[in-house]
Amino acid sequence: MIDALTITTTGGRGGNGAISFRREKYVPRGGPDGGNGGKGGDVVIKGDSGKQTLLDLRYKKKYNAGNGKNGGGRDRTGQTGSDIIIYVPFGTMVFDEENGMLLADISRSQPEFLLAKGGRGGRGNSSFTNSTQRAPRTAETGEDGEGRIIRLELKLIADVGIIGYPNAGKSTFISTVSAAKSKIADYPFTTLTPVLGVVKDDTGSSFVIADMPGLIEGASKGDGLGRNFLRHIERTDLLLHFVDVSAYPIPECCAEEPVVDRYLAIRKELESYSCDVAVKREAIVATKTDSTVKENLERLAEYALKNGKPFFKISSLSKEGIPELLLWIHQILQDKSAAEECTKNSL
Ligand SMILES: Nc1nc2c(ncn2[C@@H]2O[C@H](COP(=O)(O)OP(=O)(O)OP(=O)(O)O)[C@@H](O)[C@H]2O)c(=O)[nH]1
Ligand SMILES: [Mg+2]
Repeated sequence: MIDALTITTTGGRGGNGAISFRREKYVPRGGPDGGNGGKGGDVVIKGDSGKQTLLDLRYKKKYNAGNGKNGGGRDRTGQTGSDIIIYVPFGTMVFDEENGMLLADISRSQPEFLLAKGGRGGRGNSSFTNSTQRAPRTAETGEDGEGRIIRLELKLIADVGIIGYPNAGKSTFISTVSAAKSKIADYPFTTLTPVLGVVKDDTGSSFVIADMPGLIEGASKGDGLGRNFLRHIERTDLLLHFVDVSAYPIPECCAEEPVVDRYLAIRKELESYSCDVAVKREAIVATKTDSTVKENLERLAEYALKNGKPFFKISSLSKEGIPELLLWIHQILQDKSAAEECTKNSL
């Protein structure tokens, strides 16, 4: 899956202004008539609802818009350089690679953005006439177009994000409830990039669920795989926070911590990553309940109750608790009003 890449964009050069004088029969010294150069083309990025990935941009790294044509005699302005339009999926974020600044977030409210502006065309000598300069021999050269190195990152657009420590059973769950084929294995960091699945219910309504790579402590600072992918949960409406309560060994990275601490370690990562993510609605989901360690389950349930967090117990093996969880997700997604505002106080 291509979800981030870097491209170089250059606006076209403006055409030069012309130096030219009118030549007409019976007019020995015609006035200046050098036209302006044409403007260089722009490089523009535009959202396209038909696109889902950045795959099409994989092989082309440089986007140079057309140069403006030079001005001509008889006050002819040079032709404008041709623009380049780069089509990307909605949900693409545009960064300036050099300083890391977010330039645009291509969405329905901002469907396009100018990446590199074409240079202005130079003025021809006819623009330089004034009361003292009747026959100027000056004209400007066209300006260079802007150049920018741009990083594009695509955020997946899913309704629900599944997060949790490596090996918590996230991929097994998405493969159980949707047609998505997410790799499953009993070692940490099996899932390397997010995977989307569509969950349909009997009434025909559906929602999109994203299986995320496992998060560990330090993810928001770049440990593990986490940070690269945390951005994908920014657009979800709901997080399912999976916590393994089974007797199976917890991966080495995270084995030391008791069950609630494992949950809290990830909460801390979400909070240091972004306030928007931290205030998302969230359910705590105890997983692998076919092999529950009673104490783990009880502690987690007690924590959820005390903190007013919706709590579910599931087993992807026996399917226990899965219908109830899916039903609840459907209901929650209907209710858009419940989303909290991101304010500093909410952390
Ligand atoms: N007994 C039992 N085992 C499960 C269940 N769900 C997952 N597993 C096992 O747990 C292991 C990890 O499952 P994954 O679904 O790959 O876990 P993950 O959370 O996606 O892991 P990462 O991608 O590494 O973050 C696999 O060996 C699964 O077979 C369950 O409900 N019951
Ligand atoms: Mg996985």
